[in-house]
Amino acid sequence: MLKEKIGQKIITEDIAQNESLLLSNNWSFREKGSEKWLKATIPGTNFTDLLANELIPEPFSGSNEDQLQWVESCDWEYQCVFDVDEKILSNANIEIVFEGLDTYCRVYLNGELIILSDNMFIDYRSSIKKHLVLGKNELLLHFESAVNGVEERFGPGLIYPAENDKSEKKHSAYVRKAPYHFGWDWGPRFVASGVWRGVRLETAHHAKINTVKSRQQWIDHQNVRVHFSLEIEGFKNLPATISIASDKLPDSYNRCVDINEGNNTFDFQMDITNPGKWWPNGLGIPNLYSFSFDLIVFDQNISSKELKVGFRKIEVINKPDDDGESFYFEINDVPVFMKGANYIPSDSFLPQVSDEKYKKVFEDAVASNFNMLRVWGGGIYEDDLFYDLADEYGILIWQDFMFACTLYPSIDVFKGSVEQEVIYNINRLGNHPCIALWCGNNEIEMGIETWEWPEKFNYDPETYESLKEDYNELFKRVIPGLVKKHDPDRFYFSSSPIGFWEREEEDRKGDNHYWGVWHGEEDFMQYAKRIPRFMSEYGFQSFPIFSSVKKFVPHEEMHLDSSTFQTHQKHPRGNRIISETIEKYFNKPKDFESFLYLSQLVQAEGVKVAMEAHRANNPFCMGTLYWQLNDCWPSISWSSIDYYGKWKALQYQARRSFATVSILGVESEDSWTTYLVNDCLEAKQGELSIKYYATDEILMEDNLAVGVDSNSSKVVFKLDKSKVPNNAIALHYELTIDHKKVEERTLFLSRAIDLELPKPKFGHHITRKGNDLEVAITSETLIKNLFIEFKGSQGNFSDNFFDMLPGMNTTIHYRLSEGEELKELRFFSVYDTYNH
Ligand code: BMA
Repeated sequence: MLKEKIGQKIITEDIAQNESLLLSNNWSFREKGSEKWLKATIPGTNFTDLLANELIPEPFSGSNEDQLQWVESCDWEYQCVFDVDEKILSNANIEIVFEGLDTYCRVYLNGELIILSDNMFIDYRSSIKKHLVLGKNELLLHFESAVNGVEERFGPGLIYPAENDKSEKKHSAYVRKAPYHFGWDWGPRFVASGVWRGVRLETAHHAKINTVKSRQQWIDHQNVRVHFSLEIEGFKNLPATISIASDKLPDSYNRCVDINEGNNTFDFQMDITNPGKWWPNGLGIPNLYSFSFDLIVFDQNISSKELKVGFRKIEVINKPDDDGESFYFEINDVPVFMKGANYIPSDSFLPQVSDEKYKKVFEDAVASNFNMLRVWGGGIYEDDLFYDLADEYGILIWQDFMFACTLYPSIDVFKGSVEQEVIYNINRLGNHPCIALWCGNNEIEMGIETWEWPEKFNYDPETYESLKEDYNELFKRVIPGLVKKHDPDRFYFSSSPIGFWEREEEDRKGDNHYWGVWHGEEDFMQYAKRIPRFMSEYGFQSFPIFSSVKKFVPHEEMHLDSSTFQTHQKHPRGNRIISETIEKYFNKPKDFESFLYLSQLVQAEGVKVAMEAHRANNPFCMGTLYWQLNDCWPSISWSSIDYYGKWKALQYQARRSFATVSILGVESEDSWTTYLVNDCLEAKQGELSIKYYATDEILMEDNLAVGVDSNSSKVVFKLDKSKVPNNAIALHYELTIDHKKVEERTLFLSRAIDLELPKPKFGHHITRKGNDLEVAITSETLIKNLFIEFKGSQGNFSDNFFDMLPGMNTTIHYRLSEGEELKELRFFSVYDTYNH
C-alpha cells in the first residue's frame, strides 16, 4: 500500500511527477433511508463506524453478537468530499483506486457511476479525469447488503453446503467476501460492509509504471538470473529511460526506451553472482535486495516502484515415493522441515488490525521457532504489510486461495469474478520470496468425499455430480490455468489436505489434517500413531487466560453456561471435550480461574504430543502446522495466542517443541523414546545427561555421548516403562555441545493427576535494565506448570507455564512496554487449582 501522502488538501509541486494521494478524511456514512450523515473512518466497516458513533454496543463484549445481526440486512451509504486543484486537473490521467470494497458497491463520483464491485478481494480502479471538477468533488458509495445482494443476483438458488455459514440460505458461497464473516467454529457472524482498504487518487502526466514482476532462474547453485517485467502505461508517445538499481549491487542499469500511448511491456534480465540467499528462520538470514525502478522523462524521475527480492530456490516435492506420496519443501536445495501454525484473520473487522499487530504476529512466530504460516482459505488475502514482514522475518507463507469447506458455483459471473481475484492476488503477492505455494482451497475435496453433503443437503445424484463438475472447473482447470500463466514457477495444488484422516492408509499420502483428536474425540496418544507425510492442521481448544476473559465477560457471566460463554464458544461439543480432557489429566479444578488455566495446559499437552511426534519422524513427516495461531475476536478456540495478544500455554510449548536442536519424547504403550532432532544445516555431536527424579530428589544419573546428522532426527534413548524405578516421576535431560548447555527438557512419566504435588516453595529475584526485566526463580520443590504474570500487563514472558524440579534454577525475560510501570508479580501453578 502506498503511504506517501496522507491528507485531503492536494498540492502538487511539479506536475511532471506522478503522485499518489490518499483519500482518508472527510468521510461520513448512514444507513440507507436515514437522514443523518455520521462521521466515518476509512478504511473501516459499518460495524466499527456504528460503534464509534455509539449507536451499537461493543460487538465483541458479552453476547452482543446476537443483537447485532440486523446490520447485515441493511444497505449503507458512504460519502466523501475532497478538493481538487488546477495542478491535479492538468494531469493526463487521474485514476481513483479502491484497494478493497466489501462487497456489493456502486461508486458515484459527482453523480456519475464509476465503479460496480462484487468482490472484496480485488482492487477497483477508474479513470476519473472527465468527472472531476475544480474545487469540491463528491464520492458517494452505495453498499448493498451482501446477503440481499446474493438473492438479487442469484435468485433463491441452490443452497450450498457451507456448514460454517450460520444462516439457512448459506449465501456466503455465492459472494466473494471473506467466508469467516458469515460465522465459523471459532468466530462470530458479522457480515460487515465498507471501504475496508485504502482509497487513493493516482495522477500521471506522461506515463507511469503500473507493475513490476520478477522471476528467478538459477544458473547453478550460486548464481542467479533475475528477470524483471515492467508494465508501463503511456499517455502520449515519448522517449524515456528506465533505470534499475539495487542497494546491494554496485552498478545501476539504464535503458533508453520509446513509450507508446497505451500499454507497454519491457523485459530486463540481470545475472547476479553469488547473491546472499534468502533463508527461512532458523536456517540463515532472509537476505533481501531492494530494487528501485525509475522512469525518467526529460531528466525527471516521473514514476518509481520498489521491489524487495529474496533470492531463493523453492520447490514442493509432492510425488509418489517408496512410502506413498511425499509432501515437503526444498529451500535452496535443502529439504526443510516446516514448523508453524495456521493463521486466520486477526479481527472480524479487518481494518482494526494495526501495523503493530501484524508485526507482533511475526515477532511471535520467530520467537517460537516457526518457519511457516499457512494463510487459511476461509479468511482473506492478507495486507501487503503481512507479506513484507514475512519476507523480512524469514517466515514462509503457505497461501490458500479464499475458498473453504463448501462447494461453490461456477456460473460465468461468479467465475469471471474469481478469475480477476486470482490474477490480482497472484500479481500482488507473487514477487514475495515468502510465498511457498498456492493452494486452491481448504478441505473441499475432503468435504466432497467424507462429509456426507448429499445426505445432509438432499442433493440428488445428478445435482451432486454437477456440483462436483463445477468444483473441477474452478479448482482443477480455471485457477491452476491462471497460476500457470501468471506465476509459472510456483507450486499449486487444488485442495488441502490431500490425504483424509478418516482413511488411515491416506496418512502416507501428501498433506493431512488430523482431526481424530478433537472432532473425533480420540486420546492425545493417537497423535503419536497417526503420522502423515506433512501435517497441515490439527489442534485442540482452550480458553483464554483469566485476565483476557475479564475483558469480554461481564462479572456475573463468569461461568460456563452463561450466555457470554455460549456466544463465544462456537463449537457445540467444545466445552464438554475440554472439561472431560481436563478430568483425565488433572484433579477437579476448584474454581473457574483454575479451569481456564487447566484448559490451556491440556491444549498444550495434547498438541505437544503431535508436534514432537511429527518432528521425531523426520524425514517421513516433513512439517507440522497446528490449528490455529490467533483469534479474530475473544474466543474459546484452538488458538495459541488469544485475541488480546497473550500467549497461551500452547504458544510457549510450541517454542520449546520447535527449538532448532531439540530433545523430544514420544510415548507408546510400553516405552518412552527420546529423540535428538536437529534442524540445522550441520550435524551435531554432544553429551546428554539424564537425571531420574522422584518428587523430592534425584534418584540416579546417566550420561550419553549423542550425535545427529543435519536436518534429521535420531533415537538417543529408549526407556521401557517396566524398567522405570518405582518412585520416578520425571526424567530431566541436558544437552551439552562444545561444553555449552544448548537444550534442557523435563519428560514427565506420569500425568499431573497421578502426582503427589508438594506445596510449591521457591524464591524469585527481579533485575531491571531499562525496560528489560530478568526474573530468576529458584525452586526447592517440584512445581508443575508455573504460570507467572505481572498483574494487568499485556506482554509475554520468554517462557511460562513451565515445570520446575527440586533444586532447579531458571531465568525468564520480560520487556515492559514504553512507559509501563513494574507491576506486582503473581504466581500460579497446578497445585493451586484443587483443594488439598
Ligand atoms: C479445520 C479448519 C477450519 C476449522 C478447524 C476447526 O478443518 O480448516 O475450517 O475451523 O478445522 O474445526
